[in-house]
Amino acid sequence: MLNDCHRPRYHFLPPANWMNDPNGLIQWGDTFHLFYQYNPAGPFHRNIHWGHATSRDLIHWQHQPIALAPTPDGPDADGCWSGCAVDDHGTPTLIYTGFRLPETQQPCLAVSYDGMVTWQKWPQPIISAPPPDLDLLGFRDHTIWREAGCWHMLIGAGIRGQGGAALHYSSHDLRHWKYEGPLLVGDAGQFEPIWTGTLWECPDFFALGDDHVLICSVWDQRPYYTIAMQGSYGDSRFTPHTIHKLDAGDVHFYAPQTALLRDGRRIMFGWAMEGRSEAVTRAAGWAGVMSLPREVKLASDGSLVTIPIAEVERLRGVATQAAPGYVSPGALQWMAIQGAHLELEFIAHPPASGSLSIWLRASPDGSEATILRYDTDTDTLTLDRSRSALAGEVWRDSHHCLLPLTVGEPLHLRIFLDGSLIEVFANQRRSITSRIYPSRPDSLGVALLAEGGRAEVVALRAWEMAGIWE
Ligand code: DQQ
Repeated sequence: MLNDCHRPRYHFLPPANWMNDPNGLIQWGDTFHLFYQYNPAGPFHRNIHWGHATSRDLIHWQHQPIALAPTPDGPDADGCWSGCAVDDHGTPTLIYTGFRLPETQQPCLAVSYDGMVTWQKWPQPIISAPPPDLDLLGFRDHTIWREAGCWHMLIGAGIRGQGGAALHYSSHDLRHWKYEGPLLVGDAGQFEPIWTGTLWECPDFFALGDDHVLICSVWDQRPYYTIAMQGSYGDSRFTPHTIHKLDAGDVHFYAPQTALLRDGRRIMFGWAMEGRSEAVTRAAGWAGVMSLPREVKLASDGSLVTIPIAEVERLRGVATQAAPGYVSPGALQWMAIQGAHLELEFIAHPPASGSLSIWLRASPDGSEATILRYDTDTDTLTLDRSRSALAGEVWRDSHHCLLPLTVGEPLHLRIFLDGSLIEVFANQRRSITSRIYPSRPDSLGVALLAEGGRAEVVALRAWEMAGIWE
């Protein structure tokens, strides 16, 4: 049902069927290439291929032929799992995880000599087995960088009885690899400041400011959330000083990948996993969508943050402006704003004590609504999905993140609604990505509610967003 009202119109997704992780993100000349985990045969995770799309602006995409398909009896016979792309002295080169049932995961390589239309696979895995002294739960996903004239790679892993790990390798030719040891190993028994799971998927590693950053997706029998660790890197060892969730939407922003652009920006896409039952997803005929393209930055509080790239503003269509003013406590205040594919900018001072909420995709009687609430007493921003959908086999848990405001600092939210996808960027230092599936066709409204005290609205603007497909 590709005219599904929940289908995004200005976020990247394949024409139909299943997609998950972004892969092989790279700028080649003036073209951006985005590959992605793709099942061309159905809206479920199986027999994974690498889908491929190209763009000149990271916003509008052209679908390209499938890049990698499983080779019967090959190391990737049951799936071409996640990996990255590098420029090997002018030759586009992919390194990905070949998967064979039930659990074999081996690093594989493919190159293209025709401008990334077709790919030739290296005949055997480039690493035949994980380090023999490690008892691993998994050994998959790749990030690669150059250092002192040599290639370096991290592979995501989980050491049984210990925790997630990023295993470090080096090579001169991308085909013969030397194990350097673990760059970092987590402790699955530690829950503070944040639990890091038993396996790390889709590692990414890069310099940012004076630090290095290790990004991993936390897994333990299932995906949990993505973490960002900032720290110092030297002598093949990484020592984190800070660790936090990259996005408070947990599984709805998973397995992200970054690429450094020629203009110096580091951009990121993340996989916005569905939030509805497998049965409903199968009936819909599509599953998975990419986040907006984001720029990776250091926030004012030193933490790593992602914000939409400036090019996203080119999609802004008709603008609506709500008059600034006060929101008295207790009564829902409806705005003259409607829509399912909008960008909103909301700047307001919440009450000194109590909360200020913006209701989105709200039905005229308010019975169905997604509520974004800022609680002053707890410095907490919450995306409340408990009444996002009155009906349907959908997820209704809420997302929370701490967002202390400095004295006089207003709450400043950029909110992107696109069918079932919602992305919230708060004060340039927090983000919440999630999925909502309103059941009523008239759940398009926007309203404000102050509780516990009066709030002051500095600005509320909304733009109808244009679609990205011709
Ligand atoms: N998805 C891929 C794996 C990766 C996982 C399989 C993360 O390579 O670990 O589709 O979502």
